[in-house]
Amino acid sequence: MVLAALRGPALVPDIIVQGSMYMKKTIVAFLVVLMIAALAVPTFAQAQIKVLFMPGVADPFYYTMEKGIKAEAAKVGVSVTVAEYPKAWGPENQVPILQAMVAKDKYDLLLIAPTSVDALKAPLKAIYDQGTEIITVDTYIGDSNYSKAGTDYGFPLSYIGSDNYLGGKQMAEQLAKLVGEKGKVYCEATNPDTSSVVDRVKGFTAGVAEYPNMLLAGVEWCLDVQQKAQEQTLAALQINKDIVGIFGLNVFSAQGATQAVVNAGLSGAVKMCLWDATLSNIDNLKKGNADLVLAQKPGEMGALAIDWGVKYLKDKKNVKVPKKVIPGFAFFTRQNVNDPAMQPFIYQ
Ligand code: T6T
Repeated sequence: MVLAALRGPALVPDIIVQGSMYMKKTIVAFLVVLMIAALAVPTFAQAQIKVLFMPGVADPFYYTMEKGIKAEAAKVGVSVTVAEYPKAWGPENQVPILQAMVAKDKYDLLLIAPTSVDALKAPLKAIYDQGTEIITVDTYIGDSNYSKAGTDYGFPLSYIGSDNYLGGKQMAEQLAKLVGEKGKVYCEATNPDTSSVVDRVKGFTAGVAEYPNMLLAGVEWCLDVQQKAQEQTLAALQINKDIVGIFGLNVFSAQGATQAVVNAGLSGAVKMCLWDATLSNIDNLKKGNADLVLAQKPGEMGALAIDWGVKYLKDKKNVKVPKKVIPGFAFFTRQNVNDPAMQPFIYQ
């Protein structure tokens, strides 16, 4: 901004056309000012891009994303502020924190995991309208298609996160292998208005439907509360004594579901596919309480979001940011869990 103003034609014209003694002095004075300003330009030009990271909830997935963001930000020389981590999932917890942050300071770029497909649209639009570019990480608003015309959610630069539908489907395929492609399976989910979670359920449901001898006995929503996930899974196991496999589809639902299976004495008998590579899920895999752990790449999501956002801010006219950037998954099994090449995928 400052650079543009100094270079702007508005400062120059009068000096060129006027020639009196007074004007000469004025010109000299002006040139001195201009030289000082020119010397000061590099300082202004280096004004740091300011990034705000707004996580979804306090959990190891977002702590790992924060590390990826900070490491990349240090590399490219931008400053990052991390908003307070919401203690529980949901727009009612996330939006007040977000709004307080943007009321205190102005950011060039917001990296946010929206906790609801609908409820975050208006608050994010207001922030965007004030001049902050937005990249949604891990979750999206609307239906994720930020280039579709005529919507009220077409303003974020990009969605950078997992293909959760694909992951859910792959978990169904893995679980099918573990249970011999037959029997009842159950899914412990979290929040029905969260894009990541809903896509995982859809993918898992579609995946199970491909096996004629498998049945999805139930899907429960724990609202990202581990204790609730544990209780719901226990209740499902009591109602359907013939459940042979469970998909726990994020940190808290996976950890709660596993605890329920362990408490019911069914560990090993009920096959467990867990989403999110927390230390707890990896530990349960090693102990035989779980059979497969899907790792997302939260650090990479964060780093990519910094890269694209900063590239764009530095050259808005020429940089075209892809509307979706999808890092893949890594799958932990008991065979590869101690493999050195797999260790970077554990969330820490
Ligand atoms: O699974 C991640 C994230 O992808 C999801 O959107 C919300 O839950 C987690 O943060 C894990 O707790």
